[in-house]
Amino acid sequence: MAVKEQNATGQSRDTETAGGLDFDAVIVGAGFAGLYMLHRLRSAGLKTQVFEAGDGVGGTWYWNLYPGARCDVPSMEYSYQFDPELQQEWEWTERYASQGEILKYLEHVADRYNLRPDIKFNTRVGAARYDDLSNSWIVETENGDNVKSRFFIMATGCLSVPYTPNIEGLNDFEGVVCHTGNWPKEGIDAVGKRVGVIGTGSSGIQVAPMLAEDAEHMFVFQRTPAYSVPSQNRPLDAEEQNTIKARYEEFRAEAKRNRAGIMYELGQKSALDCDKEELKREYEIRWEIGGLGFTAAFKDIFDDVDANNTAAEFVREKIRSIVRNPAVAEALTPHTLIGCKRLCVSAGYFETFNRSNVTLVDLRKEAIERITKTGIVVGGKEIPLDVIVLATGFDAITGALLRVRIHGKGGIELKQKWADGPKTYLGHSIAGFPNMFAITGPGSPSVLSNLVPSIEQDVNWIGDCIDYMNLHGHQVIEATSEAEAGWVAHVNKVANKTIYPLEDSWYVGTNIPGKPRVFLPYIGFPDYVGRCTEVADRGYTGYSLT
Ligand code: N01
Repeated sequence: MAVKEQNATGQSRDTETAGGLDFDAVIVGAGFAGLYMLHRLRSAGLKTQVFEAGDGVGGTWYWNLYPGARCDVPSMEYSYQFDPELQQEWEWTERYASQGEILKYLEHVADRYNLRPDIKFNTRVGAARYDDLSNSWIVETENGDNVKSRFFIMATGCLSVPYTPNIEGLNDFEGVVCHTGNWPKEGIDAVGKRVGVIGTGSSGIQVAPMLAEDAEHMFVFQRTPAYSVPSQNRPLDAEEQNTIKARYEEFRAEAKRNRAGIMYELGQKSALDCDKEELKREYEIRWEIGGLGFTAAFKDIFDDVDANNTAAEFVREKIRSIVRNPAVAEALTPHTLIGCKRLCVSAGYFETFNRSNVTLVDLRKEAIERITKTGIVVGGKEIPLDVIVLATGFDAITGALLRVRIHGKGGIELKQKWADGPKTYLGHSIAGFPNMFAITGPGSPSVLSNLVPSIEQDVNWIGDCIDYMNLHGHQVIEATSEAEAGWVAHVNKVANKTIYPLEDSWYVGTNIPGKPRVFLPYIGFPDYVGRCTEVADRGYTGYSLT
């Protein structure tokens, strides 16, 4: 079949795909992962098609349009590094980029590399099936596309399937209801309205302070109090930016040596070896710096419950000192481990509860009974509302992979294979699902790392793997069941050396009713990179290549 292919400079030429295929590769999703995967494969001469459900690029940053949406990884790090020119030319304006700025960046990337012609927008992939006879994938979209491709790559993101709890009466509400992860483009007018925010994770703590400024009254419905540290966001001046850019490669390499692949200074001492003054001094410094580096203050915060509690207690004290009403402060104070459920990074969240137009509704005392046409009923009383914001999270990491009906070799369904929890080799490969990859899938560092370098790591690995196959005349690659079982055991062993799995959260799937409790990400970006590199350097050990 004759097709148009574009080289790295954007010029087109005709090319052929072998064996009656429509594409060499189909990619699902046009966020950070899908865009770079497309660029990488197209540069290698593969005829590649991206299907994207939205009408624009951006993924997470396309859908999460709620006021206050902002990244919690510094903007100088939350960006691609595959092209030194791109990273030199793009100017970030703030220490932590807003949703709007990240979306602009991704739109720039799509245009700079002329990616849009190979992305089909408004097109959701519904199913994909491996055809054993032709060793290819048949991919179906909800718009009726039915295409055949050699490779099938899921670039569907870790937090892209919004979770809406099954609260009685939700559909009866006659006001406005919206989920933070699916915010309307035209926005929501909260001016003079009675607004209810359900959920106090990262999304809830970002959106609440913004809506409180407009609302006549805002009610925050809290089931589990959250730890939050200040972002200390500020404008980025040219000098600061240029200092990093002058040694960008070195700066990136340094960040990748940290467990999360993010630049922070990891304390070398145990929190348990410090007296109260020393603990307070160090935590105070970290609080002032702002951001996720707070929990890097001591080396054992994620290894030891008592060490963790020193950091938790510092934040509890902060909440008590910020929130003026002691009863409200107490209700906002978490007594869980800190950071084992994602630490929130916010601007003025606890301060919001000092406003006279904000009320905390503590659902640990009385749960939501139901939603009516006009409000939310708690403790037998209706709280009248005009707007309900669901900041209730996502079916994380596996949700987007299982939303597509994927059948592998011999017709086995991914959902069935993962009924007791996901199983992968290296986070991106699955036994029984040849020539398929899941970028930042379960068992990869993904959400416990800076996602952009994690995405680049996976994309580069997959791209190199395909180059290797083409060079050596291999048609099909598949992870072996033994390698997969070994990887799953390794991921669990690493996690169980830490205290992360002790807490319930979306990291272990407990936020979704019925989801198996499995620790989903792999802890340790540098170790992950080392292991993936070793597998490739040894000729793709743990895979069968035919
Ligand atoms: O979701 P969450 P999120 N009744 O799952 C509550 C990333 N992110 O969208 O804890 C009442 O953390 C639920 O309560 P509980 C980041 O990685 C990053 O906020 O289950 N409440 C919880 O409070 C983050 O971790 C950024 O008891 C209900 C909340 O909803 C991840 O996305 C910004 C309920 C869900 O919190 C997810 O964050 C935003 C019910 N029936 C997101 N059901 C930044 O970069 C659920 N809840 C800063």
